[in-house]
Amino acid sequence: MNKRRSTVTVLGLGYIGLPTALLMADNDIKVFGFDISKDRVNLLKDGTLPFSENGLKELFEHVKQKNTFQATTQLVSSDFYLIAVPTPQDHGKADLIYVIKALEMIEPIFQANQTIIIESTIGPRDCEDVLIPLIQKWKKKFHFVHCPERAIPGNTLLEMVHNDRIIGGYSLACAEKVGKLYSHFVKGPLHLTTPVVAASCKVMENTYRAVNIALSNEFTQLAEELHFNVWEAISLANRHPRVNIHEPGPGVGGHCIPIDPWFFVGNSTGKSLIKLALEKNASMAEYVFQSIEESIRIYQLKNPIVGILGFAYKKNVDDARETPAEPLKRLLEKKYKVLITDPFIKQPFISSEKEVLENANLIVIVTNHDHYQKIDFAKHTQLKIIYDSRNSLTLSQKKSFKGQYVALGNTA
Ligand code: SAJ
Repeated sequence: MNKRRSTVTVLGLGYIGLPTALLMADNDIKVFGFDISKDRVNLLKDGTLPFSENGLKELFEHVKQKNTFQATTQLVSSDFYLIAVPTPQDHGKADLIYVIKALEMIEPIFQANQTIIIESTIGPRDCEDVLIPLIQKWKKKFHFVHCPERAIPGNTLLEMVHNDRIIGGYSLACAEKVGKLYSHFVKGPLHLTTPVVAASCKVMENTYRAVNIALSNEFTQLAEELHFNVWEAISLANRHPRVNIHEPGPGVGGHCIPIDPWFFVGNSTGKSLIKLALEKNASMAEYVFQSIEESIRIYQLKNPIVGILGFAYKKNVDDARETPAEPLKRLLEKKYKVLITDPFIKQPFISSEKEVLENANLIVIVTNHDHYQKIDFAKHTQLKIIYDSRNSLTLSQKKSFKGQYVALGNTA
């Protein structure tokens, strides 16, 4: 007998929802991809991806052949509803407005025994205190799971398939049901637990990273006072088998690491290591700005024209959410003419790389896209200072450049 295939409606076709939907569809699950944006759905119907991500184009092409994915602005009743909508930070809490809107849209088509999966990152007790009580009011038998997404932009597909997944079920049966669904496209181990553990675990992961980056940023400031090369020191310290210090930089961007830790500490008034770390990271743009000012003073740069290389929040992605380039741009623009370029970002204020390289007499590397390691800075003779907030230039780039090269955390 031919067993009926499960159907899944994915709500939110963004950086997480779309790759998840396509992975499921590629594994012969029938997937309806719902988004409130008609433009996004029309793009997908026309066979175009709304953003780029490693391997996503190939996966999309494959799924098109199989005909298992359908983009739609009409919500379709399915065995599973997977919610992957944004949860911005609102006064220290996850703003559940889009998750709640998604649930309100599901309610009229929801049938008994269907399952709701929340992949959006939410606060530790949001399932128990807000979302589950809301679904209980529908008075229908439901299954519910919180399975926070854990894939990193730039390597999303590989991580979605190979990372461990934490499946927090309203009951063990709920978790098992969703575990079975995920086992069709996830090769990593699946861990069954409760929603509050799943949510806390996700926020802890990003908090660990935020605090670790803050520590490396503090080491950077110490290195500049004590005159040692922080990059060399960190890489040597990391040779220790139990040490993994992260990298310093101009600040922390993206939709997760500067935001999620607030879900733990947003409401606390007491002393908090987590809060301090978030503030330290957020202060790095100002610190980098002051360092640039100092370089302009020391090297007596006349009529500075500042060129920012990189606007994305991290290397090789086309995502500028919460990018540290934004506060730095604002600070620099108050005093100087600023030109910004990024091969991945399309915004009205983005100039061509040629224009920036040919006009700036001071370059600030904000995002360390691999591509920048191929630039021959030496041939732009008007360029007097390179300020590298990521310590990203190659040795040969540094050697050939005849102006002043300054790296964050290396005044040795
Ligand atoms: N950054 C540093 N120093 C570092 C590492 C990162 O300054 O050593 C900066 C980056 O430049 C960037 C920001 O931090 O501006 C965040 O980048 P990231 O690569 O650390 O993280 P995200 O936000 O792209 O993805 C994270 C991941 N979480 C963890 O690695 C614990 C990902 O697995 C999550 O799925 C994602 O958050 C999320 O959605 O929560």
